[in-house]
Amino acid sequence: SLCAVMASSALADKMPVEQSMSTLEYELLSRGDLWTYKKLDGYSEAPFLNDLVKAGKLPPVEERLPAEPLVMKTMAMSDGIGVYGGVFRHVIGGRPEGWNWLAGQHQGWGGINMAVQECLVRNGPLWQVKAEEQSGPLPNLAKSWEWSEDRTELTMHLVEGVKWSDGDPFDTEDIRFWWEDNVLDENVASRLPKGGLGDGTTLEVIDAYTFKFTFTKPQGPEILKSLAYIQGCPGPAHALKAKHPKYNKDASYQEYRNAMPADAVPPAVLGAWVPVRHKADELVILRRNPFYWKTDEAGNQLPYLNEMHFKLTTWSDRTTQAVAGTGDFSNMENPGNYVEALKQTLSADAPVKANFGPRVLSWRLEFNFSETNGVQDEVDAELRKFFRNKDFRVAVSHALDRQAIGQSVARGPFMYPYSGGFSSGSPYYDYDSTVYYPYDLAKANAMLDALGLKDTDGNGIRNMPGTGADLEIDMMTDRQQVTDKKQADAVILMLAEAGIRVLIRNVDVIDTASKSGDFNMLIRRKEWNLPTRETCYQLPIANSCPSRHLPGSDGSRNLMDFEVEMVDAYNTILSSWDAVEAAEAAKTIQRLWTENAYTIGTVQAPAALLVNKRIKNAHPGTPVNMFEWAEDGVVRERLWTPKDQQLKELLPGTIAEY
Ligand code: BQZ
Repeated sequence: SLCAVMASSALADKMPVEQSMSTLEYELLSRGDLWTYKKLDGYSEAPFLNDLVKAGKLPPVEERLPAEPLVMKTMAMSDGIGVYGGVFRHVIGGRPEGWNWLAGQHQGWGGINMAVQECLVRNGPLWQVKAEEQSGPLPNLAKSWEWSEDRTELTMHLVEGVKWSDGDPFDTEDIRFWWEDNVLDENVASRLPKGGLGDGTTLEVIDAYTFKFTFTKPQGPEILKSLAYIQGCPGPAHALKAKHPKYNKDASYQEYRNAMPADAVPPAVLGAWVPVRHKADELVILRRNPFYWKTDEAGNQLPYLNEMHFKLTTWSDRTTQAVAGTGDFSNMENPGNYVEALKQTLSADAPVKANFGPRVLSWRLEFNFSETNGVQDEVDAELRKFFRNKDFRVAVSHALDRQAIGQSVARGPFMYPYSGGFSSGSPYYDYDSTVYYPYDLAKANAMLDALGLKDTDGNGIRNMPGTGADLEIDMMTDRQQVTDKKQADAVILMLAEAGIRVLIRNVDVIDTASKSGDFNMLIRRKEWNLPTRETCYQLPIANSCPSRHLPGSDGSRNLMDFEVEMVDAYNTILSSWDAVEAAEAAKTIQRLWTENAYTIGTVQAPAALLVNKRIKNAHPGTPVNMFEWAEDGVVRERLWTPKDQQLKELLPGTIAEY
């Protein structure tokens, strides 16, 4: 696969963007081939759990499982049914904010959020499904659903008898709490944005396992994809209600958000592993959830692996440790490491396997389009006027030499020009709908001149016609992201050539720092591969997003026409029952986005998935990021390690104690 990457580089100088790179050949399945829900003749469990049952510390496995558990099919497993035991070692750059994901807290990313959260539906493993069956998500906590004739009502059925990791039943009270007291509560920063399922949508509980959404207009299968990770994941109502201001008059919303602090382990979760130790800046240890509600076809309760670690270091250390064999997994996404990492993984005795996929990682500049929010003085106000002017954005795009930006990150073939919108590796990307404004400094300068931006005081920086101020723009940059910083440095030099001065403003976690819209420009990696995935980072689908176009204090904002058209096209994707129509709508977004230089794409890169060779069932076709990140796509509950290769557990024989 290194050769494929190298070969495609010859084209890179000539073409702005290219079709997806082909990856490994493997058989695509029908959705029903991945998993089903059914009662099996008998069940088995990890031997140490059986000891706990005998000691009277746990109910028998049949009683812990739902009547009809989710059953993972053998035909979808690349190495087949597994054996119990062992450890899976993750390394991450994030730090858990806390366990209250309902209130918007993250757990440190890199697969730890996804280890504890389970969601109504699931997108990650869709890569294993035939293209013609990819519309709509896969079932998960919701095992099935039906639409009313006019498609304004959607009834969903939960798996019956699922339990939280502390044994408390999971049912529609958890769904009601998620919806009413988090998604609908304006004071809670829910991951599903207010209005994210359409304005006026209601949820009604029918019985303990059935609930119904009612929409104000007909909807379609794609809207359901927004109920997968990270937006449709219920939290433990039984643990959280007492800390929510609606149920506890003494509690504040700030207290609610911190209701499950990172140190308060174990939280009650539905995920396959439960956090049982957190040592700040060092390690989180998770142990298997004895109440996990999934099995394999032989009736073995999942997961196979007993313990999971998240070492808390840096994102680039994740790759270093995976290559060295001291970590088990990495989405290799720092192209500066690629050559060295690949060299090492190619040797026969390397501990890790690398699978390269298409270009799904993309970086971009974002301008703030708000006329009011974050505007501190008349200079900001004038800047925003230019940001909202298409010619200004196109001029900036022409001022960027993307080949050089790419080479500043990593020599060689890895980085590729990117003009915005979907990454070229996304199933929704369309080459013909992509407009590219290539490097042309003379044109950039002429366009800026024509906008009245001239260097009137002879200091080499253009002046703005209104305030007369230098055309000086602050650019928020994440200080932990090496790749972003290198690009930022290149952008500064290039925009200086066009008479624009850029000042770096370093922050720690850019997604958090930029949330309130307090910036004029930023640079970050923010790929868009699936229309419904965290759309709030991309389009103004709700008043609370995106951070680059927030309303002012009066609650209003002035969307540009093409933004409104993109939101319309997005709504078509949500409501359509015709895959061709949905694909056309995605093309419309791609065209409007790139033609208008909505964001200024810089470069895109392929990513490689590194998994330790000890780990079985890590299907070689697993993409780093297609419908979701690989931690979801690889289906960790079905990973296993042969007995003789299992690593020693740090907390053998134990489970979370409440
Ligand atoms: C993958 C991912 C799994 C978030 C995060 C992180 C946050 C963003 C994004 C990626 C990390 C890894 O990405 O970089 O490879 O493991 O976690 O969740 O960058 O800052 O806010 O959207 O997913």
